[in-house]
Amino acid sequence: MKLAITGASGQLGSYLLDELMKDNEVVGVDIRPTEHEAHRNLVHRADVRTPWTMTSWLKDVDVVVHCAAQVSVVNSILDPLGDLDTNVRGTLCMLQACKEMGVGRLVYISSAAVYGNPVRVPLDESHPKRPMSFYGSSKASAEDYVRVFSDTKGLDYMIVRPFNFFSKRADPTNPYSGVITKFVQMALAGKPITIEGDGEQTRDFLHATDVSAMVCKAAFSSVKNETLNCCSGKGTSINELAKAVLRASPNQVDILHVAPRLGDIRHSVGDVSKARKLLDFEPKMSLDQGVASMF
Ligand code: UD2
Repeated sequence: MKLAITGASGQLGSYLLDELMKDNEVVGVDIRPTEHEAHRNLVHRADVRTPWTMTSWLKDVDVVVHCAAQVSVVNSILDPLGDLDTNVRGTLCMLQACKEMGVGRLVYISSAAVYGNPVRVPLDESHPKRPMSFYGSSKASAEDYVRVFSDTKGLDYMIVRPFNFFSKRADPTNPYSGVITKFVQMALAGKPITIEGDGEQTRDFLHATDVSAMVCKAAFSSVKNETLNCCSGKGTSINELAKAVLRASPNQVDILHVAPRLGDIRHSVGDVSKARKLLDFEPKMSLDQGVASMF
């Protein structure tokens, strides 16, 4: 089996390369160079928005995992056209490149952002999609392109919607990085952990290696044309998270409550039962193990 990963220099893409290179022929493409020595010869410079730079890397590829995306919610608000260009047009370019090169399946990495503010939790895949950012809209729209492309031109797909995933490979210099990365940075710097609001808002956290494991299952599965949440199914409040970070931290720092984030989602917890049923997926790393691995 030969696979291609777009966005191979990113957090998820790099874990996918680690996993897939063990037993498969794999090629990565990205607009940024990889930071991982073991991936140097595997990751090539190509842009999903210019498919002609992509097609040569898709030769004899059976499955494409399409991770390449503009991933910042804030950037999507500042530059909605740029977000659309990468996330929607880039995905359509990839679909066309896959068709042209005879790729059999595309696994599209979407996001829980497609749901917006939940009307019920846990969020199952049939929950209405009401994105609250251009990022969520572009991910939801790209999902539609994947489905319509499959229906009209014939390309098997799987759509994976990861919830809040984290790992040491998330970019800590990015001011919009996730709450776990931020809390760990604060603790390591000996600064107070700042909880936005009362801290009773919940999220569904899972480690990036678990996301990678599920995406690999989606790539190899005989199941096709399905949309699946990628989550733990467990809600953790930000207060509980702060305590978990302090349990793992070498530094004991204060917890400070600051103003709540504007437009923050109160509860976001996914229903994992469809992925469990169709892919036999179960996240392996507990939150405590995951948080400990960040230090
Ligand atoms: C996540 C995704 C976002 C989008 C969204 C969809 C990340 C980093 N972001 O946003 O891309 O998919 O879900 O719903 O995965 N918080 C603090 N203190 C801090 C930082 C955050 O209290 O220093 C709180 C924040 O107010 C929020 C929660 O932690 O209530 C999670 O924040 P986040 O930025 O990690 O992720 P989220 O769920 O808002």
